[in-house]
Amino acid sequence: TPRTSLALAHGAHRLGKRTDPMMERWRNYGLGQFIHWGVYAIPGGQWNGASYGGAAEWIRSWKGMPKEAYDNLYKEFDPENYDPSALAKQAKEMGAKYMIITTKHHDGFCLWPSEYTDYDVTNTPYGKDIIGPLVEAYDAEGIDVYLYFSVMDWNHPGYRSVLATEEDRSAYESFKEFTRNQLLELLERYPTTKGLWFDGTWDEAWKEQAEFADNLATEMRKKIPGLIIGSRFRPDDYGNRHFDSNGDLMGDYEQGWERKLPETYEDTNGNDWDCVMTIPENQWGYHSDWRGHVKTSYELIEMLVKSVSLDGNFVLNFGPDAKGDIRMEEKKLATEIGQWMSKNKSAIYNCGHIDWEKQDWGYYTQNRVTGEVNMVVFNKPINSVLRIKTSSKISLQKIYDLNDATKIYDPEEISQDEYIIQLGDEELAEPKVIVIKYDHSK
Ligand code: FHN
Repeated sequence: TPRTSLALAHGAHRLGKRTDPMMERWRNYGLGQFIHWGVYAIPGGQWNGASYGGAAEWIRSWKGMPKEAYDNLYKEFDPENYDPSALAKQAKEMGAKYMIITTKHHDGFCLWPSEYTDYDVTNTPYGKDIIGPLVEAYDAEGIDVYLYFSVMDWNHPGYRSVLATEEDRSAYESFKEFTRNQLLELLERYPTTKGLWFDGTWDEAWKEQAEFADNLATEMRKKIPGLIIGSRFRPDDYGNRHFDSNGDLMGDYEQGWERKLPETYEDTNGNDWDCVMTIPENQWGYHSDWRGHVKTSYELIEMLVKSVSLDGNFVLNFGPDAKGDIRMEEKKLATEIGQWMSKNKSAIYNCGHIDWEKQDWGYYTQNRVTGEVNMVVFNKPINSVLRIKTSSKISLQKIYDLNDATKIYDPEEISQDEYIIQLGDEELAEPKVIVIKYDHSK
């Protein structure tokens, strides 16, 4: 469909992907870690003997919990077991190349000492900065840090979801100034930050702030050149989000894939994107009572591989509890994913999409540097045959097991650009990577 071309002052400022080294680095992460942590970890989805069915970090909006009780939780925030270097080591073992931490979620509570509000860690029994030591610990492990920031803020007196009156407008001006101050403060305090992951930008009031948000993005990028900001931050002149009124992506990558994945490459519009995923159903912050399906490591690994095969990053969420501990279920999954990653990471890092027809056995990923193709096999068919159909004429050089280079597969050409290899009686003990080396000439 042809693009419309409205003249927009605050629409997309670039067509197509960013190609600078910082964005190349982002593109090649493959796997990331999300951490949702705040005072909501204290009730952990429970209040007065009742369990909240919604997402734990939203418990303040539940009629089962008085707002006043929630707003006083910070007086109990004292995560005595918080150990940022242990968290960073665990993330490293899992294979995460970047992490995103909630500096401030919708409730407005700040995990860093903010000059602009009293509702922060300084006024808790813990009393110390959470973010600084975390950034340091992850930096030390070579894991890039991104800051999650909710624009929506249930604590700030000037915050409005709709600007209905003059009074609302003037209150909102103070909120905008506060938001700007906090963002610049974060970037000054944590200058190794690689990007910001925005949230809570869907309100009508924010959708009117195209100019303000655009200027603020420019200001933030002055503080940290190359700063990566996804499509959830700024609205365009007409209040459109993610994609501007001409259908062009605003921001450095698409941030619309929350708890879901694209099915095909076409679904991604050829843009950079990330998928943020919860381990249980819809729980980000710590909830003591996980209901419903809890994903297994193979399900999560499949989502990771599928993301990479469609040129996206996969970001898995963790919700530390009130003491700062990671629950057993999450630890176990991090370990299992890490075990698979330690053997098969070359099919993830620096890899992306190749336009070969997808087959039922799994997903292809292609190394962006070497051009080698990985077949990540999740399903072995009853006939043991894996089909490979390329998109153009190639000459296959070698097909072998990533974890046992002596295991070579002999391709049989069954028609033009179409081959089969035989798995024989090999059992699939876990998702398996088969590497294809090829030349373009035939
Ligand atoms: O409302 C939040 C939710 O609590 C969580 O932070 C997720 C993470 O992507 N974002 C929002 C919903 O889009």
